[in-house]
Parts: sequence; structure tokens; C-alpha cells
Amino acid sequence: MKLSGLIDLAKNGPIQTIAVAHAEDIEVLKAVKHATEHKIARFILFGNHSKLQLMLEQLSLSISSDWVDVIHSETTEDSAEQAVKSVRNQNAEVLMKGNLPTSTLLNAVLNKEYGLRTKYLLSHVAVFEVKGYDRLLFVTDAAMNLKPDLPELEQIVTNAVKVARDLGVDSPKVAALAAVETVNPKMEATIHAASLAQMNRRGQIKDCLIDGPLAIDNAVSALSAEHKQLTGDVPGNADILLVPTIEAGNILYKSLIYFAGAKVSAIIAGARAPIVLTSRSDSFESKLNSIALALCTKKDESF
Ligand code: COD
Repeated sequence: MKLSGLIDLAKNGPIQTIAVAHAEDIEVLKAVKHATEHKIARFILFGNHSKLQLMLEQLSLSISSDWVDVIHSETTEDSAEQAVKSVRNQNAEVLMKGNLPTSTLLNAVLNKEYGLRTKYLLSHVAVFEVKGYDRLLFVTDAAMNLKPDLPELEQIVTNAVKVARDLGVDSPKVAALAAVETVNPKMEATIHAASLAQMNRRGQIKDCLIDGPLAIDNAVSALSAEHKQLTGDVPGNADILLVPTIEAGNILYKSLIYFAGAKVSAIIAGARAPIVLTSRSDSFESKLNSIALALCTKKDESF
């Protein structure tokens, strides 16, 4: 499957409403325009009303109650709060990050009174289409959790597995990444990875196949896995790359885009509603694919 296939998948579902926090960004608004043209979503744009009106005019997109509505807010914080509240009050089914810092949006999302917390950990799931790799590649967590401990990593895997299964990957192969393939007590990532693999073997983490520790070459290259004599289904064939820290994830995310020309879509999973969260520098195409990804993920009402 290619990332553009997500739009077709989204077309099979109901038209949902997306609340965009601080939408004053031309790439965000281009994605909004394309999504409305595909008739996959309606939008409530939060931000400065007159600026948004001007930008929408530039894109020949008019404010209409059918597809695009604008609600004025003064600051990025105000915009984030209003957008989050609109999802919490069920005026929208998906939240999207516009032109504001990730931490501003996430602080509103995590607000104890009006936010979108659940009993689960919230985590970032990015889905890449990489030239030469024969499947979509999921990377987690490249943008929310800073240095997750073992219980947090378990929840991060679980969130990513759910997203992969929503896209039709029934039993995703998860590579718990480290710098080496053997357990080294001085490298915490190797201990976490080995523990996750064992938790998976014992049925503590279900619906996927976890192996680790694996270095990234052994995770995605059959040749490299063979060279290291790594057997099993995951080495060389990973669907999900679990990274140990936000830095590792962020560097991998941006390297895939800038060096490998990969395409990306990304969301935060585990909240009351999916949250479209791409980097501000990501293209409108990746924002559009991320909208489609959010629309394709099943809502969990058990919070
Ligand atoms: N899921 C659920 N609850 C959470 C999570 C989570 N992932 N993270 C924190 N919480 C809860 C905590 O339990 C606590 O109750 C409250 O939120 C505050 O927790 P802190 O003090 O650990 O968190 P903050 O407020 O300092 O920061 C939370 C952020 C998510 C804002 C922070 O971790 C952050 O800035 N993450 C990185 C965002 C970023 O800059 N990404 C850029 C890469 S593109």
C-alpha cells in the first residue's frame, strides 16, 4: 500500500470534522483544500479570522458552513485550547496541529479539565513510504514521549500496533531498535528491547511480533540480518520501528524525509480522538496524508 491509498481508504468512511489549532499556515490550508475536494473531511479552523480569510482567498477556498468554518482566536494558546475543547465537546472528531509549537498543542491536549486524555499513554505514530522498501514503515515515538521507560514503551508499541492494524497490517512485525543486536547492560535500549520481545513471546503484548534488540540495518535489510545470522520473521522485514528516545526518532524521521525522499503521514494515538501532528516544515502532501491517516484510525471509546 502507498500513502496516497489512505485517501481512498478514508473515502470509505463517514465524512468527519477536523478542528485545526492555529490554522494560519499555507501548507496546512492547502491540505485542508485538497481534503475538502476529496470530500473526506469538514474543517473548523481556529486562528486570526481576518488573516485566515485572506489566506483562504489566496487558495480560492471560501468559508462556508458546509466544508470550512472559521473561529477567531487571539493567541496560539487560545487557539489550541479552543480546538481541543471543540473535540472534547464532540463538535469535531479529529484534532489537527496548525502553525504552533507541538508542546503548546500537547499541553492543551493533556489539560486535566478540558483535554483529550484517556487511561492510555498518548504517543506519536509516523507512517512512511520509503522508496525501495516493500511496505509502509511505521516509526514510533518520534515526537511526544521523551525517554520512555519500559511500561511506556509497551503502550507506545500497543498504540502503533492498533494503527497498523487499522491500515490492514494484521500482525505487524515490530523491531525494538538499539545500537546493537545483543543485550548490553550499559545500553538501556537493549534491555528494554529484549524485555519487550520476551513480553511479546509470553503473550503480554498481543497482536504483533516483536524482536529486539535490533540495529536499524538488521530490522529493514534481509541481507544485513542474514549477515548477522539473525533468524525469525522480524529481522529484515520490520513494519514498525520502535525507537528508544525522541532524539533517535526525530533524527530517523527527518533523515528518511531529507536523505531518502520518503513520504510521511503522522498522528498522535491513544487520545480521545486522533490528532494530526506533522512537523511545521512537512509538505502539504504529508499533512493531507496525515489527515487521511487520522480518518482511517478506529476510535476507541473505552476511555
Ligand atoms: N500521555 C498521557 N499523559 C501524559 C503524557 C503522554 N504521552 N505525557 C505527559 N502526560 C501527563 C503526565 O502524566 C502528567 O500528568 C502531565 O501530562 C504533565 O506531564 P509532564 O510534566 O511529564 O509533561 P510536560 O507538561 O512537561 O510535557 C508534556 C509534553 C508532551 C508537552 C512534553 O513531553 C513534550 O514537550 N514533548 C515533546 C513535544 C515536542 O516538542 N515535539 C517536537 C518534536 S517534532
